[in-house]
Amino acid sequence: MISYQFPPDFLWGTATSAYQIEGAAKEDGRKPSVWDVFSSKPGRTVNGDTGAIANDHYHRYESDVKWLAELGVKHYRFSISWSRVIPDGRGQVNETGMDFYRGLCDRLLENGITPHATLFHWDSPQALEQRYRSWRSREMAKDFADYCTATVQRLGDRISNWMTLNEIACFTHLGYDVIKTPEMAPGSRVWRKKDVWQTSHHALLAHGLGCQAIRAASPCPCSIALVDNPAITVPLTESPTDIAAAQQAFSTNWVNGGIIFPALTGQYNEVFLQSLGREAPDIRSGDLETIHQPLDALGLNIYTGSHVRASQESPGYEYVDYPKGYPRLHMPWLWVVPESIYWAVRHISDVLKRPELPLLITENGCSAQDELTQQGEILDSDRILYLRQYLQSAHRAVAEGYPLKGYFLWSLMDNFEWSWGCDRRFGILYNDFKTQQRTPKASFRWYAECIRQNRAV
Ligand code: GBH
Repeated sequence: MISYQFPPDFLWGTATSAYQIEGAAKEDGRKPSVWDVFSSKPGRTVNGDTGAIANDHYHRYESDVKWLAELGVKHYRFSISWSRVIPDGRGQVNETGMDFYRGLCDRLLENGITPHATLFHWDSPQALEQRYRSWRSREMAKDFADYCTATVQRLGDRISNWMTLNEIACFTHLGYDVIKTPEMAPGSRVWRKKDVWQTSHHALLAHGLGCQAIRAASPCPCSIALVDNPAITVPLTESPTDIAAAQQAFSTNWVNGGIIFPALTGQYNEVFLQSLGREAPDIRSGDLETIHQPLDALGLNIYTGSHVRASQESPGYEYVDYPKGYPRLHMPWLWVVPESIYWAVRHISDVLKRPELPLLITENGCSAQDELTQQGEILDSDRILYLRQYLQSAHRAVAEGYPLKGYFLWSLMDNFEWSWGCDRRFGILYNDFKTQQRTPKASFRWYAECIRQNRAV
């Protein structure tokens, strides 16, 4: 019988991000981020929701930490708002903003919860948009590194697990490549693919310079990770030919070849770069060395995957469409593909040839159409079904000896889900956005039991 027992040192956590929960957008010296400006433009988010209040976590963080303690997690991933701590993006540090994170960390540490801080989860200062159009400019990488220095100097006594940028492809490609898709993230419309690739190249540089800045500023040895969401190719069957097809598709997939490859190997994937041709970004000498920093861990945000099988035709593999009626949770893209966790871990280890690199699932979770029963409960058995299967798949990776060290469930509570506003609920705590009352869903109790038993129950 498989008990899905994890090793004793396996990390159990949950994750959130600053703009999605903090609110207090104009308080204590914080200035607007690009998300404040974007979400307040008419028609950009569902119901016109913004993160101005969100979960009001800025004022309620102490009781939110109590929920973490009740859940039993020993690890918590949150993000720091650049525009709260350096409101103009560069220059003057807002110590009152820093105090918020000092207070949060103190409460976490008192409860035996280790903070894992992401330095950038999409909410860059609007001032830098005005100054040089954010990620369009190489200067953004330099300003990001200075922000890292200022933050790590001040918070490095409390935080020793740092994550640089969250999901480079999302805030660059979804923000700037809006020629075909409707605008769903802040950015400025650019007309050439090359310019879009230039934004993600600048973000990679920010990651590299950020790593160097964190190491230099940290008062104690620290762990540094990048958080990425590579496209996960899952072999349709686990035949040797379909596995080889999935591995090949993983390396040449556009997003992987241009982001996780340079970050982990110091080179854009060769086949991919050729396919870009004149759309490739300008890469200055020394850039790839800067981007390719030693990492202590890699964070993977895994929600779904694509099925791939071997094909007789070039290039030797093909993507298999989801058939009609294929299970999905409450997002158009949220196909239920539990094996994606296992293959994510295995592809990084085997295809990218980094078997020694510790891996963390930094996000996994789903939105569901949660409803309160008459007794005021949220019986989200659909979320439990999803999470259990993904955790079992994580367990398989661990059992086969892959270096998967921990799992952060997205998310601690329902929050501001970007262009979907407060309309999509990913939390294991239900949030009533009118009263800010948090109510544990059935999945909260279920996850607490997994943690208590150190296994997928
Ligand atoms: C995460 O990204 C984010 O890190 C987190 O902030 C967010 O709350 C969470 O997901 C839930 O959405 O609309 O067809 O262009 C998840 C990865 C990548 C999934 C972009 C959605 C857009 C698909 N996301 N993808 S589409």
